[in-house]
Amino acid sequence: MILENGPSHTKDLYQAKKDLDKYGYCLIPEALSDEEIKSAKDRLIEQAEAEERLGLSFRDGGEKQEVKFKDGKIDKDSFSEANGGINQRLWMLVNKGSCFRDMVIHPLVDELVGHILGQDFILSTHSANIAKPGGVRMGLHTDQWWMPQPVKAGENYIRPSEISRKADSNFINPDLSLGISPPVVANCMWMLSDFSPTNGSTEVVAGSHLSGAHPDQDDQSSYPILQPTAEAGTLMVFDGRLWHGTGANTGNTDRLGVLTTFCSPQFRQQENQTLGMDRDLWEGCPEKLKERLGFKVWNAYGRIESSMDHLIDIEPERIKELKPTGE
Ligand SMILES: O=C(O)CCC(=O)C(=O)O
Repeated sequence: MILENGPSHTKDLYQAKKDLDKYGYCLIPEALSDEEIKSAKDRLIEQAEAEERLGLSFRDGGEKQEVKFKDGKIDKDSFSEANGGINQRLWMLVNKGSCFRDMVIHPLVDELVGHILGQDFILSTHSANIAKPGGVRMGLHTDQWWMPQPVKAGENYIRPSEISRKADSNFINPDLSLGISPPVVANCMWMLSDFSPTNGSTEVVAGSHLSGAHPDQDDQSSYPILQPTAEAGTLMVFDGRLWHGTGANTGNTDRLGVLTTFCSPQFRQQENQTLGMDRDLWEGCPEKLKERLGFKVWNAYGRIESSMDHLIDIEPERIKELKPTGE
């Protein structure tokens, strides 16, 4: 199931879908035009500098970076340059430029994410990862680590809320006679700079999406890890079950990537898009983007009042305690 080689780059969407099925990822060159690359890259660099200057920057991937705890919870300050963080992450890109909003409703997303998840899907997280020189491997993981594994009827199972990122043994060595879980997440990596094994190109294990297993967080030395080499403008779409992670940047240039992650509408979004969306964007927001942000009601889920409402409003009418007398 695990493969030694990955797919070739292709603009043929039929082939790309076959690659998604077989390898768990596909690579589309020139998904963004030179102009689109430039505007997204300029916007990302500008935003990243501003967040850094304003003390809003989130940094991870530092070799000596230590995750600290305060009052039993992870201390946010662990993810700072001062604490040894290297790679800069930017979140909620929906609020940070029309070039990023366009990615959420891009026709290639419709085709390729739609191939994995079906016609309805919502934005889980829209973030950038600037992998900087000195950044270490993130470590392989899947984007649906929280998905319950198939179980034997009547036997004990891990309670869904008790599934953790550090994969339990039956996630690492599953009983395949029970079958495997389907994909409920699909991710898009928009490459805004060239990607190479030197500058931290995303690590992937081809075919791992069909293994039914999650990668061992303690020892990944035996996995046949590949790192695509690709030019800026390439789009890598991948199945939520694919083992992947940021590579180490051993070069001397920044690797700029935008990750647009989608999930099926019955799952919880990683970023709270409906609450987090900048209210000033609502007026000009295309309906397709509203739907993908989670304002669309899916089979009565996500509604506020009537299950017959199809799209909720950003400022919904809230029916409060009422009395028949109208007081
Ligand atoms: O930056 C990358 O190449 C991948 C990032 C990733 O896997 C993640 O943030 O979960």
